[in-house]
Amino acid sequence: MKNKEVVDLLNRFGTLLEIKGDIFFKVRAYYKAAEAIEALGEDIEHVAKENRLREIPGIGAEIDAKIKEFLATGKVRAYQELTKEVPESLLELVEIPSVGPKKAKMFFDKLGVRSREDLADALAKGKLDGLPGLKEKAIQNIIKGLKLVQEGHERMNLGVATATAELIIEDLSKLPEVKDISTAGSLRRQRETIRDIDILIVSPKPQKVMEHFLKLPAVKSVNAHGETKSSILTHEGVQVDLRVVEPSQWGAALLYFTGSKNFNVKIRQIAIRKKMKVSEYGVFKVSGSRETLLASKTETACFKALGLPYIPPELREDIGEAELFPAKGAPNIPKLIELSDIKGDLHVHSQYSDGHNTIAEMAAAAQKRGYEYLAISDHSAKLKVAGGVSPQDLIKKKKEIETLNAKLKGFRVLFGTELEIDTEGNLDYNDKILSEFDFVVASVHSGFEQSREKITRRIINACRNKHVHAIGHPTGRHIGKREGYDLDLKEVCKAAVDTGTLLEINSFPIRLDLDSANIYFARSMGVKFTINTDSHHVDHLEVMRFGVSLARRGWLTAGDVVNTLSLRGLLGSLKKH
Ligand code: DGT
Ligand code: CA
Ligand code: ZN
Repeated sequence: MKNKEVVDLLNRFGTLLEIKGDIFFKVRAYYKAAEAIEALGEDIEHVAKENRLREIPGIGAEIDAKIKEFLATGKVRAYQELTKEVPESLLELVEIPSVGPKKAKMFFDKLGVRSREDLADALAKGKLDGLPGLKEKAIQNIIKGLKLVQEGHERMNLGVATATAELIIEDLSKLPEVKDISTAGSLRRQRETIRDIDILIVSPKPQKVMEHFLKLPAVKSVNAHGETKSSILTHEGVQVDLRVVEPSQWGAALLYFTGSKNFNVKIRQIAIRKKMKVSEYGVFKVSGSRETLLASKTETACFKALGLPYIPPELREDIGEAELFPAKGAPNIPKLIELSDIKGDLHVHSQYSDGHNTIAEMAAAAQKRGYEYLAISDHSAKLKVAGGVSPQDLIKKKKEIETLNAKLKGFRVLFGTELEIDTEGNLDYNDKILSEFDFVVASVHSGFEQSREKITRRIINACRNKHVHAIGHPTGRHIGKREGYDLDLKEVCKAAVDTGTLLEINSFPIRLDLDSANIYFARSMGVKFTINTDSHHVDHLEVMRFGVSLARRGWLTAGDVVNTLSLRGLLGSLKKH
């Protein structure tokens, strides 16, 4: 399927035209076409073959021809011509938050900057100072944005890492020589961002496993190749490290290579106090120069030998360290929430706003996952770019939901909205309209540059509305793209607890917001949560797993999360005082 490549091409085309300064409607045509193909549920090559490209909204004769040329030859001549005028490397600049096509063009024209590296160099030499219309604050923002993008290239989000790892694990699992296989490292701990993927295998024949690993279709190049340890790069530039261990050492190796490094340090300190030693080979009793193996086969046995309960990988971080390693006695580890506890999703989009699927399709997919309910929380009227729903259309949407609910058995679609909190802190629909919804999640999508006080006030104001049940993606961050807005989370938590407003854990892989450290903090303030996917497509419902992982990393139990309740329990709990 070449859909993604075509989408990329059209987006790049549009951006280069925009940098060049081409007319707005031409530029937009490319973006629109890219968006339409992104939402296309069919193989683009198939559509092109049947000459149906122009049936896709937003694709006219010109773009139709370019897509066909690309599919046939892998190139587009007009694009190559364009890159002679506007170097392709300028696309790297536009990825930086607060650098748009206009600034990219200015840096290119005035300073000869062609890449991110050039820009970093120009910044270091103070060459941006005094450029027309560029204030000191703007330069600071560019520096911040550049740092974020550089880090983003070093660490991928949990969704990308999971997809890559699962492909490889699926392939390797087919080998009869592979007796056991697991992720390790930050991926096993389900950290929000991951530098490289660690995989651990039990096998009596490491050589066979290694040979197979290095020849996987995902492999682009080999960094290191040893008998029991190898490291590769995938075509997407992801590093994957594989280790093969003996069955008797599985638990000790898993414990060691899961980390985190700081967690390992803590474990070693505990061992030393007990006259023991922990290594990737086992837990040993040490007396003089003699070492006796106490445990190595399973992680549980290793923890037990150290006098510890089993500590789930998600907790092996600095978050909650005081609870994990109390001054006296063993830690009290709560029964963490699990994916199977989730009974519904309260923040998904449908075609009423910017979602790909109909309400009925979303509901069917949710029911298939075993859910009891699904709130269709489309954008509210003011968020026009995302197809915000007008008050007139709300009437139609509500009717459609009622009709659907009359047909569904053991499942209920809830009438929801993702309500805009505008730049002044006002809410998009009036109280009368708001009272009609089953579920209201209020979010900030604008005014990110505002002061801490102002943004905090906007969100607290939303908490105070009795129709607002939750605050969506509370910090507004986009991993690798944009830091969250400046927010006083403590004040927001206080207001949330005071007013009985939930904070959302948004599971969408580029958001993962609240993150696990913030979840842990909010929990300590007494906040209750909802874990949602923010799905814009039936397939996105799947990302619930990441939100649950984050909740686990924040030490949450099912009792902390409302969408573990049955439909009745949920509806009861949503009443605000
Ligand atoms: P990442 O890859 O930056 O997202 O984070 P990790 O935690 O996966 O780090 P990584 O890949 O360097 O190492 C994987 C695990 O292996 C790490 O969590 C702990 C263990 N480990 C690796 N190297 C060392 C080391 O030199 N000392 C100790 N104590 N543990 C190590
Ligand atoms: Ca790693
Ligand atoms: Zn949103």
